[in-house]
Parts: sequence; C-alpha cells; structure tokens
Amino acid sequence: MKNENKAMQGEFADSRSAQRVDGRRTFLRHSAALTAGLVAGEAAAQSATGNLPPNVPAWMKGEGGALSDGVYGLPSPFEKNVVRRGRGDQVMPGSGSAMTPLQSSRGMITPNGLVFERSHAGIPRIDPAQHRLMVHGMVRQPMIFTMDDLMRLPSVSRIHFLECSGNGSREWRTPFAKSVQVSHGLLSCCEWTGVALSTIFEEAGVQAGAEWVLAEGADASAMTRSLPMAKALEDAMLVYAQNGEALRPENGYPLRLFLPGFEGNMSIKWLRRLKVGAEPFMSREETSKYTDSLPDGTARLFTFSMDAKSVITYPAPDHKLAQRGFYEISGLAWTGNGRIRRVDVSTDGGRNWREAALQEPVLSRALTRFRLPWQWDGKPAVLQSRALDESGYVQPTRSQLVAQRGMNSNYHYNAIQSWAVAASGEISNVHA
Ligand SMILES: Nc1nc2c(c(=O)[nH]1)N[C@H]1C(S)=C(S)[C@@H](COP(=O)(O)O)O[C@H]1N2
Ligand SMILES: [Mo]
Repeated sequence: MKNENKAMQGEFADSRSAQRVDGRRTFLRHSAALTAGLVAGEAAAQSATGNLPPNVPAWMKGEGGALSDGVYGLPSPFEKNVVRRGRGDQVMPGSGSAMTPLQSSRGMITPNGLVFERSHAGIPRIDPAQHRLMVHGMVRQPMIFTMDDLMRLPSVSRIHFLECSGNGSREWRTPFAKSVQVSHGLLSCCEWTGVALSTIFEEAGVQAGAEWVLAEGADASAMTRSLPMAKALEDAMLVYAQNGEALRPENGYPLRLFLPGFEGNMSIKWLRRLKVGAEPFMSREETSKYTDSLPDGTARLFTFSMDAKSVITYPAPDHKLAQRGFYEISGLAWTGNGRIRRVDVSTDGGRNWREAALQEPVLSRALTRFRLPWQWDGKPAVLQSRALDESGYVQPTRSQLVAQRGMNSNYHYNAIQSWAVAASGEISNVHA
C-alpha cells in the first residue's frame, strides 16, 4: 500500500494538470471497456426496446410530455431516491430531522428541496401577511415590521453553509452511520437573501451597553437563543429567500435569522422577535441544551462557531466501486472561521496525504468542493479528508478530538471521517 502510494505520488508529482491528463486517459479506457460489457450483457436485456446505440431510442420517436407551464418543476422521476431522510428516533411529535443526501450532491449548492431540516416542534404554517417581526428591549425605538416593510429595505445575498451542531454526534462513540447522509447530512449550503441585521438595528437604534440579542421563533417550541451584538452587526442576516425563491416552510418561511458560520440552532426559523439586552438571556436552548460536556464534568456554554470539517461524499458507504481503476474522490469542506485554505486526502488511513484541488469560488463560511484523482488498485484502502482553514485551524483526528473533548459530548463533532474500501468494492464507516 505504502509503495503503491509512493509510486502514485511520483507519477503525479509534476503538476496538477499532469494528474488530470493521466487520470483522463485511464478513465477513457474504462469507458470503452464498460461499453463492451454493456453490449455483451445489459444490451441483450434492453434489445426488446432497442434504445441503445446504434438504434434510435424510443423517446426520439414521438413528441415528449407537456411543458411546465403553471407547474413547479420537479427532478426527473429517475432521481426519486435523491430525497432527505430522517433519523426517526425522536420521541416528541414534530421534533426531528431530515438530512441532505450528500452522497448525490454535486458542486457546493444544496437545492431547496434537499436542504436538511431540523425542527423542535414541527413546521408552522405561517401566512406572511400576518407575520410580524418585533424589535424591542434596549433600543431607542421599539419597532414592529411587516414582511412588506422588510422587503422594502436594502437587501443582501450571500452563499453560506448551515450545519446543525449535532451533525455526526453519534460518531463520537461508534462508527454508527452507514451512509454519508446520516453521518454528515445535517449540512447544506444556499444563497441566502434578506436584510442585514445591522440595517434593522440602525432603524431601531441600539442603546449603549446593549451587548446581546435574544431571537425567538414563531413555532410551538418558541425556540430562543442569545447572540452577541457583535455578530448581529458583523454579518447576521434576516433571510426571506434561499436559492432565488422564498424560504421553504421547513426552513423558516417567511423569515429566519441567519448567522454565517455559527451552529445551526442559532439561526432561528420563523423569526418573530428580537430583544436587545446587556447580558445573554440564558434560555433553555443554551443552558440545558446545546452546551458541550467536557471530560472534567463541566459543560462549555456558547460554542458559537463551527470549526473546520470535511467529508468525502464520493465514494462513501452509499456507493460501491464496481471495478479497479480510475475514480475521482470528491467531497465537501467548510469552516465557520472563514475560507477553506487546503484539503488533504489520504487513501491509506492517514499515513500519506495528497493535496486536493479546490473548486472555485472558495467563499467564506460556504461549502467548498474538493476533488482528487485516484487509481484504485483493487486492494483494501481507507479514505480520509482533512481540512485546514484560513485561521490555521486543522481538522482533528478522532483521537485528538476525544483527547480534548472526551466521550460525553453531543455537539461540534468535527473529526476526520474514515471510509474503508474493501477488496469487494464495498465501502464502510470505520474509526481508523
Ligand atoms: N424556531 C425554530 N428555529 C430553529 C429550530 C427550531 O426548531 N425552531 N431548529 C434549529 C436547529 S437545531 C437547526 S440545526 C436549524 C436548522 O435549519 P433548517 O431546518 O433550515 O436546516 O434551525 C434552527 N432554528
Ligand atoms: Mo441543530
């Protein structure tokens, strides 16, 4: 394994474009082999319809279906398995999560129908004409905004990831998930549009000594969290649109708070109230919940920022490698600390690392797609990715994280993920 890696490093040493050309040549050889396989095997089965070359396929022989006039477009029915899936272990009705299918994700943007959901008391059905945002507390002028008021204000659009701090929490103890959707799917990345929170506070006027803001949601959980005024003025947004259309009901329609790079639970959905104060408000969701148990028995409050993390989304346990040869290892990296600076990939469980290519644009507090060409020799391998961000923070190994944080925590698990490739091509989740 080690020798093979050295050989690969040599082969790919010259430049990244040399890697590409070499990988491409091998890949094309495989395509030719695949076609030969099809002609011999599957083609026989499909010859009844005769859709394969050199025949003219059935769908070219008559006009197609109706156009989408007056209809909201949906993916091809052949993509029907690409859906969010829930954890199904929540005891309270309405409380649960449905995860993004990262195993099928391409690029950096999560389409609206696949953005993960995490809700504590179901999805309220809110008429935007009846929704209000109240701003009060330590402000010069308490205010109530309608949705129309908010949409008249100057707007901003930014691309950012959103990650639940409970993402991957079960991986602390055992390599639990059998899918990258379950291990990392409380994660998405959208273009968010709305009003800078600083604009709202300019309107209302913040009093001296006002250091904190309480945000409250209009769902039955009345979810409340405190955020520092510094974050409110830095880059917090009141969001009414995602990926070019109104927020989806499950993601906070008609209005949510969005805090770039902060743990997902602080981005309060269905936002109805902002109260400005001098101290944190110590709500249930920042005292009883969303605190980090440490090895010495104490708990850490207010872990706002999500540290650097990455995961290989292809190949993952959702996939099986059909044969040896060329594969493009691909995955996602992100950090609440700003931009991703580098992602390294190992195919031998962390002994040797190679630098992956980062897809532009690499944006602050957004998902970043990385890719690395790989020749699989058909032998067992352990795939890992390690992210490094512009603050210098390096994603920890699992043992480094456990040494620091112990085994009793549930939030902010960001260890390096290992996928074991067996000689059979099956892929499994392991602690390496
Ligand atoms: N009002 C309200 N806001 C909420 C929640 C909630 O249950 N109610 N869940 C929080 C949690 S735990 C997360 S991770 C994010 C999830 O956002 P999403 O469902 O749009 O992905 O919303 C946060 N905001
Ligand atoms: Mo969350």
